[in-house]
Amino acid sequence: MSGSASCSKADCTIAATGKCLEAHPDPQECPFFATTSAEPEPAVALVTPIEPDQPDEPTPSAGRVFHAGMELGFEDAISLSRAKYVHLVPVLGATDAGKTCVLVSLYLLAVNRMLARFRFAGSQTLLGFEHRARGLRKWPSGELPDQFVDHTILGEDRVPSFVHLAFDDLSRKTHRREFLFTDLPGEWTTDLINRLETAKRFSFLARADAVVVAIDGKRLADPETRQQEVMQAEHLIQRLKQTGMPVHCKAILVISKRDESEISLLPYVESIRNLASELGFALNAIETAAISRDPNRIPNGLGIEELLQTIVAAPESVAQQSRGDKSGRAMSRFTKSGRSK
Ligand SMILES: Nc1nc2c(ncn2[C@@H]2O[C@H](COP(=O)(O)OP(=O)(O)OP(=O)(O)O)[C@@H](O)[C@H]2O)c(=O)[nH]1
Ligand SMILES: [Mg+2]
Repeated sequence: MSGSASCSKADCTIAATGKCLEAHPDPQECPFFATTSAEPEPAVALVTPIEPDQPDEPTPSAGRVFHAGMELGFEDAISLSRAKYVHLVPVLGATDAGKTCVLVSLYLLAVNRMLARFRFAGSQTLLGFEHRARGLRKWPSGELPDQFVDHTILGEDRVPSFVHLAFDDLSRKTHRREFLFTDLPGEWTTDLINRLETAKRFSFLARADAVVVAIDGKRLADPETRQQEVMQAEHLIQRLKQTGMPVHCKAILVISKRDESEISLLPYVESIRNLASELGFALNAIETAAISRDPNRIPNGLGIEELLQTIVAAPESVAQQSRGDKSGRAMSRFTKSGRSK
């Protein structure tokens, strides 16, 4: 068994990604890097160099704990959200809608420091993200395979599991924000639409801050499949209302795969928005390209930071945004260096 690697540099994810934040080709040359002996270690701590007298809030030199988990179970998620405020965000949508890719894109933007407002501050499910991202290691350059990530399969198929991300919100001084997202198989959503009796699986909706409904942008762009996509999203929103999604909970429609379409698809979701509004939800629609096949035209990660901003925004500003974003304007754009264009 080989020894484990650790780094005391804040934000460095070398333990999970193998990339040195200080850009040393050989991490051994980095002054923050250390390897430990091959002693077996508890599975939870990949990196544990917290300075004893460092404050809890981030400072440029503070290390932090990296957990090795794949996913958090329902009970873990509940206990985490008891200990601190956590944004609980179910991500729903049919198979292939792009749910997992949105989460992986958020993770990759975060660890590559390509978010303008949020700085990655750790995850209790790092291995889960790395496992999901392994098909995308060529991103953002190189030819992408047809299928970027595996179809989501749950270990225990009747209870949800969660992936965790923590960020420092740079718009608020030393403000840590924690998120728990579900990454559910698409069948959960189609079952919910078709069989009301499956609604009990979704009891966690009552605690959600926002619900993301992912709609396949490629199918929405195609006149042959468009109506089916719209109807499915409308049925889902009706079902969410029946299932007890509180009206104060934000409904966020993510239109995925923007890079597969020549034009904005926002005009095609007007009826979904109107239905949501009749049901009392202020629905915000965001076009995303989690991973773009044409990064020169549509940047990788389009709309992903806007999604995070919408989740944390006050409900009134989401409603305003929802009314104001009908023009189909492009969302947040990021270059590889992480600067807004
Ligand atoms: N062009 C393009 N294709 C995407 C994008 N996001 C996802 N895809 C494609 O859609 C496929 C399915 O994406 P997933 O994120 O796995 O979909 P999912 O909703 O998690 O699917 P299930 O886990 O089966 O429910 C990927 O393998 C890609 O081929 C995107 O931003 N652009
Ligand atoms: Mg998936």
